[in-house]
Amino acid sequence: MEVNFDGLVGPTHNYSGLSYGNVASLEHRLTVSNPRAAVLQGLEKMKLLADLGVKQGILPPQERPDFMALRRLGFRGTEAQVLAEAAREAPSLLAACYSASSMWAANAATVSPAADTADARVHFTPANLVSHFHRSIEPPFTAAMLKAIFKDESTFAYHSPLPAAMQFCDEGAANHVRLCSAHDSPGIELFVYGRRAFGPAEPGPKVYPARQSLEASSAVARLHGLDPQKTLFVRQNPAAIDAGVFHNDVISVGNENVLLYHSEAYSEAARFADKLKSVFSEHCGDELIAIEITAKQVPLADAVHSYLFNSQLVTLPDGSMCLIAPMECAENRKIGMAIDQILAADNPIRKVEYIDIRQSMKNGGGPACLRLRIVLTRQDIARTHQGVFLTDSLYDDLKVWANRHYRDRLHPDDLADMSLVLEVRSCLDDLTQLLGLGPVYPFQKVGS
Ligand code: SUG
Repeated sequence: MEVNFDGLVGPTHNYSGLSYGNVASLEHRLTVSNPRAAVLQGLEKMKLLADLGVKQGILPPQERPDFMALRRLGFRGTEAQVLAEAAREAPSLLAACYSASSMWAANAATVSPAADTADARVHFTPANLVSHFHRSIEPPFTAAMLKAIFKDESTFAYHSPLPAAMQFCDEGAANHVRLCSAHDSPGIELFVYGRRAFGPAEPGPKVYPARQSLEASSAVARLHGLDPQKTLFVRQNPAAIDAGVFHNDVISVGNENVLLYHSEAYSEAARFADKLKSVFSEHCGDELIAIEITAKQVPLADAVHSYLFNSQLVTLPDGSMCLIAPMECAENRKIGMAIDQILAADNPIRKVEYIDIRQSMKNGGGPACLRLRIVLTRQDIARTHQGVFLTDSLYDDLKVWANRHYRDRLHPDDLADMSLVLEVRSCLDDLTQLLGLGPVYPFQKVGS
């Protein structure tokens, strides 16, 4: 089955406008965030999925600020001195080291299930996220956290993040789609890249950078031991990147035998769709249901603003599919009409649930960004750390925990405040107890 592991929103969630090319992040730069509302919104989403019968897991937030990163950048002295000097001399660097961006778990790693890999293990490659400094500091903790949760080496295989160079820029599962006849059968793995780093230059986006490279996607496919016959690579349409499509999951979503995508998502989209359908029918023994939404139905700007394609598409216990869409989709007439058409057409999508995750949306993170999907067998699940699976009582405990520890307002100027550092540590200390994870955070290890 597919398990959605959501990144729990961290207590330092703020709007510092760190992501060039992500229009929502730029638009909300230097506004006041509400970390408490953000974490509660994320928890409601997880609870909804669990109540729908979809297994739900949690990935804890990273410790921020990242003092190690600040020290590597030359800030010295006690923690209070490091903080004061960074706030005075380089507030943008301080904001980057304070970002709660690990909440967007779709960028944490690329995961291939055992059914697709040569050695029949579940393979993980944490993303290097080198396109943005604030995200490039995530991989070491992500790798350690995944290893703490998925411990059994005969079941789970780990690779190091790819070399930290722009030629291997990797943004994880946000640019990876797995299609199959059913989650437990072997699938087609589709890697969507923004640019080719080596080889002949192709005309790229003119305004915003392309993040994922073909060389990164190819390396991940090799590392995971995927069958080249069942692995496809397709390039994003540069015009879509310029419209704010910084990851593929902003413009397409797949689940089992369904791919919902925008007609302008890919370069040479029509040819690619034909190829995908024929590879799918050859290897999955089923017909791919490719649902194309045209630019006439939904212009790119509306797709980016509403995050329709960043909905989660999940299989319910009765075999039908449900779209978990952001509230912003219900507020846009064109999107509403497109959703009605999807629901009325002959495909497995029967239901839509609208959710309020506005705090994350304002940083460019929709429902699908917040989760890392991992296809696991019952035996794989039994070998996973059980404390991270959402139960009714864990949900209740996390709500109490969030209300106790999270601020309800945070402005980038507040990041200079040493008391926030201490609040974060007490918050994360309690979280590791709730999830039964042991001392995973740097501050717990040095015993401070
Ligand atoms: O990398 N935003 C994230 C949003 C990631 C969305 N993920 C997926 N599409 N899967 C990013 O651009 C904003 C942080 C700030 O501006 O403070 C940020 O990092």
